[in-house]
Amino acid sequence: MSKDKLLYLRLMKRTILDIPKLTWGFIVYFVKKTTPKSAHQSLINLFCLTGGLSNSVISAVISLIHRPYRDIQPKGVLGNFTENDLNKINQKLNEDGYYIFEQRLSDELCDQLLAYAYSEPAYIRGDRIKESRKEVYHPDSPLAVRYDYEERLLIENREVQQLITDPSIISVAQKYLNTKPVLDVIGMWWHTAYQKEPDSSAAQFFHFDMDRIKWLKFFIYLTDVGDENGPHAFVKGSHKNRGIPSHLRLQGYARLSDEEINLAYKREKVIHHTAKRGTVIAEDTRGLHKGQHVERGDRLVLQLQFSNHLFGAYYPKCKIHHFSDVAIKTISAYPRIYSNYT
Ligand SMILES: O=C(O)CCC(=O)C(=O)O
Ligand SMILES: [Fe+2]
Repeated sequence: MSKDKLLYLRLMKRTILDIPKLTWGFIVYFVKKTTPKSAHQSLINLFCLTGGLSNSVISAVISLIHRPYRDIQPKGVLGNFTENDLNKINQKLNEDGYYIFEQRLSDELCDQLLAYAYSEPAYIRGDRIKESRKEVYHPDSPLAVRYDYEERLLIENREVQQLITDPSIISVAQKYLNTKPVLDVIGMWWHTAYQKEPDSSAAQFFHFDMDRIKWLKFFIYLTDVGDENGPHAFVKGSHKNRGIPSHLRLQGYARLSDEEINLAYKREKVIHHTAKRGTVIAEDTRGLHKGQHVERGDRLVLQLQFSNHLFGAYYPKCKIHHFSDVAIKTISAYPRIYSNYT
């Protein structure tokens, strides 16, 4: 019997209990609104075993329970879409696992967010950072490979509130998730040329995410991203059921080397998203991805994630305290989308 098959059988034996654990986890979630850690681990194990079929089955059930909002006009920063446009974008997302929008964010919006990033202290992060603390990012003298802005503060920012309530963004997420989406990650970070080698805690090795059942991430570039500035990389099609070969999946939630990826996929499948600032990329990061190591300069990304359910990984909660006039109507009209923050 091959080594892979043996590993698979061993995993299958271990995962027999994951179905009841996951079911129990949903019952606990329903009562307490938090996911037991072991149930989240079962979600990951079942993903590794089934190649994603387990996520698809649960997602189909969620789609039946929370039907999509019907009155959102898909017009906003990504473009003024028709239903036909949305269907085409969704088709590309399903096929490739990512979509790069033609329309970019305005210079004004990028400048405002950039000004915030240059003035607000952010948590420095990296394999070499033993104790994280907040520092203002100075491009000439980076102190770490990564600077993370606090979600609790980002969410009060006017431009961020504009983006999280933007109908074109919400519509794309809702179409892909085929349910009322829930916004559950708002992040912004620099990757810098602080060190010569890729950093594992800055997500610079290939991996899949598995914090939720199904989700869509929007990567918003706020600086020009060329080959040397650490473009986001994605393996085209790897988000599909069994899109990750079993010998990679069976390693679990692991960081994978470029060699492993190059052996498993044709060269043209590994896409590096180089793009001008203001570019928005929607991506299903269930597929294999990473932030390429920065060789020169830096890269500032704002990220929004919409999921089909909050079941999954634990994140400390934060609430919106001040609603800008641009956001308040949308936030009260679509409560499920903002339920993680209200
Ligand atoms: O910084 C990047 O491009 C990768 C980040 C990442 O892995 C993620 O957001 O899930
Ligand atoms: Fe990731």
